[in-house]
Amino acid sequence: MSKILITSALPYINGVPHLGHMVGCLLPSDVYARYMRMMGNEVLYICGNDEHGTASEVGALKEGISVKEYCDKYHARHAQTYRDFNLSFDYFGRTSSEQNKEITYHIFSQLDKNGYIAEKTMKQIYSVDDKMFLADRYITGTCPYCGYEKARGDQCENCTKVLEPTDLINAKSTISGSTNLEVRETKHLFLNLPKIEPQLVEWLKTKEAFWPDVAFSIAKKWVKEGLQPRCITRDLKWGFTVNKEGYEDKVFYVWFDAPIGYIGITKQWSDEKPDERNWKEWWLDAKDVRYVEFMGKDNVPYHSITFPATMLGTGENWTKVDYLKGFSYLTFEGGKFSKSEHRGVFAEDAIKEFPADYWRYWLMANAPEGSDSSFTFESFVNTVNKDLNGVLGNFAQRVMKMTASKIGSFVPTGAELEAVDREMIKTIQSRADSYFKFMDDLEFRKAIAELRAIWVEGNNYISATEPWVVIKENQTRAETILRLCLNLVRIMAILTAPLMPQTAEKMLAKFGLSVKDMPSLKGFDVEKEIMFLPAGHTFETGDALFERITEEKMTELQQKYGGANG
Ligand code: B3M
Ligand code: ZN
Repeated sequence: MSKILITSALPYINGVPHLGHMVGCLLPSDVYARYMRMMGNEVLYICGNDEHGTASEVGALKEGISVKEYCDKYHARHAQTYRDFNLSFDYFGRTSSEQNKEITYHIFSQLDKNGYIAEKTMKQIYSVDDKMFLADRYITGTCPYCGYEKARGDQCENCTKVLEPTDLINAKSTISGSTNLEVRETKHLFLNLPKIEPQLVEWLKTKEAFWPDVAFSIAKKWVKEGLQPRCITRDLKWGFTVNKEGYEDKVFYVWFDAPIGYIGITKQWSDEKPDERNWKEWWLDAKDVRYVEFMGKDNVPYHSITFPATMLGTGENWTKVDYLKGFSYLTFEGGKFSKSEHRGVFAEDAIKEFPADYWRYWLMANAPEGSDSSFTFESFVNTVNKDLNGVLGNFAQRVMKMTASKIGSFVPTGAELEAVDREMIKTIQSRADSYFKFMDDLEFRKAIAELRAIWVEGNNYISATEPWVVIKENQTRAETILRLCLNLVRIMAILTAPLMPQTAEKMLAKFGLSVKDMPSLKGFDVEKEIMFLPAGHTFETGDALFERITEEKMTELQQKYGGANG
C-alpha cells in the first residue's frame, strides 16, 4: 500500500462553479482518488476554497455584506455543490483558516531568513474614494490605441494590446466608478525567484521523465524566458496580514497563500482528529508519499514554478508535486460560459436537472485532456441515451428482467462454461487491464473508453449467445449464460464505481450488496469475480438505471441555458 496525496486546484470563492470548473480539476481528481482507494492505497484527497484577493472584497461590497460573511456564504454553497456531485474529499477546507495562516507565516519567515525575500518600491494606482490601491483589472478607461471605452488596466479586450493602467484615458475605478485616482508609491515584498532558480532547475530535472509533456514544457518555457522576482504582497485588507515589520498594513498576495492552502487545509483535517491524523506525515519530511496535483492549464506555472520554489526556499523538506495533471478548457455550445450572460450550465443547476452520474460520465468521457472540448446538449443527450441508457443500463435491465421472467429472481445454477464464455471472460479481463493502466497513467478519456467497451462486451455476449432462444431447447445452457451475465452486472458496477459511484451503488443494491463489499481492484481477476454470485443468490430488478432524455427536454435545456437555440 502506498500513500497517495491528491489535491485539486482550490476553486475561487467568488462565483459558483460551472461544468468547466467541474471537469477542469475537481471531477478528475475525484475519479482518481476513488480509483486509487479501490486499488488499496492510502489516499488523502484535499481541496477547499481559495478565499483571498480583490475579487472577494469586490464581491462582498456588491452584496453589501462583510468579506467574512461573503466567504462563509459561498463556502457553504461550494461545499454543498461538491457533495451533490459526490466528490469524495477527505477534507474541503478554506485558505482563510488559522491553520493556513500559521503555515503561511512559517514558510514566509523561512524564506525571509534564508534571504529569498526582496523589497521593492513601486508605483500603483490608488483610488482616493475607494480608499484602496486598485488591481489593474479593476481600472477601466479608453484605450489609447483603438479608442475602445471599456479597456481594462491590464489589457484592451478590443485590440488585445497589453496596457499599463496609466495608459488609459479617463481611467476610473470599476468598483465605485470614481475617477479620483492617483499614482502612489508603495513598498512590496518579492519572492526572489532568480536566486532560487539553481535549486529549482535541479529539482525540475528530476521531474522531466515523470511529468506529462504539457506540464513540463510550460515549466521549461518559464525558466527559459527568465524567472523574475514575484510580488507576494498586496495593499488590501482581506488576506493574511504580512508578518514582517514595516508591512503590517499589507496582506499576502492570494497566489502566495493559496497553494500553501493545500497544507493548511490538511492541517485543518488533522486538527479535527489529532490522535488519528498527522498532517506532517503527508507534507513535512514525509516518507513514501506520492503527490498528484490536478489543475487547469493556466495554473500550471504556479504549481510547477512558484509553489515548488517557495518550498525549496524554506530549506525544509516539504512534499513537492510528483505528477501534475493539467486540463484545457470546456466551451459551452461553442462559446464561453458566462454567469452574467446566463450562458452555460452551473453545477448547482446541473444537479437539479439530472443525477450527478449523468454529468460525471459525460464530463469525464469528454474531458479536455489534450485540447479544449465543447459541451453541447446534443452531445450530452446522445451520450446519456446511448452509452448510459442504451449500453450499461440496457444490459443490466435486460439480464435481470430476462432471468426473472424465464427462471426467477435469483442467480441460476447452469453448468460448465463453453468456449464462447471463456472468450468473453478473456476479453473483459484484457479490457479491464487496459482500463486500469489508463487510470494509473491518468489518461481519463482512454480509460473511460475501455470501461464503455466492457459494457458493450456484455451486450455483445448476450446477443451472441441468445439465452432467450437457447432456453427453449436447453434450459441449463441458458442458465449458465444468465448466471455469467448477472455476475457481469456486478463486475460492471465495481469497475464503474470510481466514475459513477451512485450508479454502482444502485447496481450492487439490486443484489443486496453494498459498495463496502467491493473487492480491491488490485489484481482484479475476472475469472474469479464472475463466479462470485453463487446459484440461488437473489436479486431485485427494480427501476432502470438511467432515464432516457427526450428530444423535447433537450430543446428546453438549450433554451433555458442559452445553448444553440437559446
Ligand atoms: N483559485 C485559480 C483557479 O481556480 C486558483 C487556483 C488556486 S490553486 C492553489 O483557476
Ligand atoms: Zn484597444
